[in-house]
Amino acid sequence: MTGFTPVLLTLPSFTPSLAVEILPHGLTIHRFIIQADGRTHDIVVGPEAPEDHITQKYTNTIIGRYANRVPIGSHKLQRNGYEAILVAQANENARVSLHGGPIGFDSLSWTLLSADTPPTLFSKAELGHFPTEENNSHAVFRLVSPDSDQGYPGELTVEVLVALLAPEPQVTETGKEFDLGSLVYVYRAKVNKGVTPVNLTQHWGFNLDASMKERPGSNVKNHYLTLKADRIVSRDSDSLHSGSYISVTSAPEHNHSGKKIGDKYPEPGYADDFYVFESRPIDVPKRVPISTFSDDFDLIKDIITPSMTHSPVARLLSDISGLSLAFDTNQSGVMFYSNIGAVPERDARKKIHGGSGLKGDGLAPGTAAFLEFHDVLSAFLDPSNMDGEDGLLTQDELYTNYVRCDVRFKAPAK
Ligand SMILES: *[C@@H]1O[C@H](CO)[C@@H](O)[C@H](O)[C@H]1NC(C)=O
Ligand SMILES: *[C@@H]1O[C@H](CO)[C@@H](O)[C@H](O)[C@H]1NC(C)=O
Ligand SMILES: *[C@@H]1O[C@H](CO)[C@@H](O)[C@H](O)[C@H]1NC(C)=O
Ligand SMILES: CC(=O)N[C@H]1CO[C@H](CO)[C@@H](O)[C@@H]1O
Repeated sequence: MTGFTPVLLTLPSFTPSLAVEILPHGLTIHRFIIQADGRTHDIVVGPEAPEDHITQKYTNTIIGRYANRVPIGSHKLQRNGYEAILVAQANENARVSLHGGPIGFDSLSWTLLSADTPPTLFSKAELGHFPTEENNSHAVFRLVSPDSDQGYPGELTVEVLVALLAPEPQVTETGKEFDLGSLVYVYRAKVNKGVTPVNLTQHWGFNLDASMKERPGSNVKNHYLTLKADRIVSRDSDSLHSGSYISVTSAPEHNHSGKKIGDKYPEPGYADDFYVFESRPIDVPKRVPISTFSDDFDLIKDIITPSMTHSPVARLLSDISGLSLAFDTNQSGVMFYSNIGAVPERDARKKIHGGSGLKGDGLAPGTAAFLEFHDVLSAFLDPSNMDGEDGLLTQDELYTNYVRCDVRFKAPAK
C-alpha cells in the first residue's frame, strides 16, 4: 500500500550503529534501530506492520499543523500586521481539537523528494552537508496542506529533513560511554498568505529496554529521565492550557533531574504534561525572515556540528540496556507522556519487543516515554505573546524547528 513502504536510512557500513525506517504515511519513525555490543535494539514502540499505524494512531508520527490541544471554534489570529481566522475542529471531544484536527498530518502520506523534485525550503548550502546519495543517510519529505485544511488558514508547505549523523571517531576504553551517532530532524514550513498557527513535533515513544530478550515489554519506570525544565503548564480538566504555570519545586514528581521515571510516579502515569525549558542560549531561531533565505542560507551547520558546545535539554537513560539518548532542540519545551493510554487488546507489539506482531498483545501503559518537543500550548490565545512567541507564522517568515537525538551506549555493570 502506498505510504506504508518504509524508507530506510543507514549509516555507512564502517559505522553500522544506527538505522531508521520512515513511513511516508504520517512521516512515521517506524523503527529506530541501534546496534550495540552485538545486540540489535529497536527503541521506538509501535506495531510490527506499517499499516497498523492507522489504528495505533499518533505512534511515532509527525503532528501537524498544530501539536496538542486547541479549544474548538473560531480564533482570531494576529501577528505583525497580518490577520486570519482559525476555525478549530473538534476531534478529541466537544471542546477540544487535538493534533491538527480530524485529518492531521499524521494520517496523510508525505512525498519523498529526489533530484527531480528537490527541496525548496532547504538551501543549496544546507543540502550540501549531505552530499553522497549512495549512503542513504538522509531524506527530505514534503506535504502541502491546502488553504482551510481542517479550518487552518493559508496553504502551508512543509518539508522535513531526517538525517543520521555518524559517530565521532573515538577510542575504545573500558567503562566509557560510546557515541553511536545521531538522528536529526529539521521541520521547515512556509505559508502562502497572511498568518497561520504552526506547531510541529514528532510524537515518538521510546523504550530503551524493549528489545532485551530477558525483559520483553518491560516498562520505563526503570529509565532515568532528565528534563532541564523549571515549570510545567497548568491544565484544565480537558488538558487545555489554563494560562498559568506550576514550578517543579512545588511538584517534585515533575522535577526530572535524573530521577527514575518510577520514583514519585503519579499514578496512573505521566500524562501530557508540558515542561518549559529553562532559558538557554542557542543559535538556531524558530522563525526567520523569508527574505534571508538564499543559496548560502545555513542553519543546519550548527545543528550537525559534533563539537557543538550544547548541553542537552533532555536525557533518557537505561542502565539495563546501557543505551541513552540526549536531545537538543530550539523548541520551548517538551511534552512527556508515559503511554498511559495504551490498550494492549487493541494494539500490536513488534516481534523484536517480544510480541507476536499481531493485534491483541500490545504494550501496556507505562511502557514508553514519549518526548514531544514543541512550543508552549496554544500560545497564540494568550494576548501577552502578541507578535512574540505566539506559535504563529506569517507569509514573511520561514518556520524552522529542529531536534537532535544523540545515541550513546555504556556497557551495563554485570
Ligand atoms: C559516504 O560513503 C562514502 C563511501 O562509502 C564515504 O567515504 C563517506 O564518508 C560517506 N559520507 C558520509 C557523510 O557518511
Ligand atoms: C530538583 O531536584 C534536584 C535533585 O533532587 C534538586 O537539587 C533541585 O533543587 C530540584 N529543583 C527544583 C526546582 O526544585
Ligand atoms: C505546540 O504544541 C506543543 C505540544 O503539544 C504545545 O505544548 C505547545 O504549546 C504548542 N505551541 C504553541 C505555540 O501553541
Ligand atoms: C525555545 C528556544 O530556546 N528557542 C531558541 C531557538 O533559538 C533561538 C535563537 O537562538 C533562541 O532565541 C530561542 O530561544
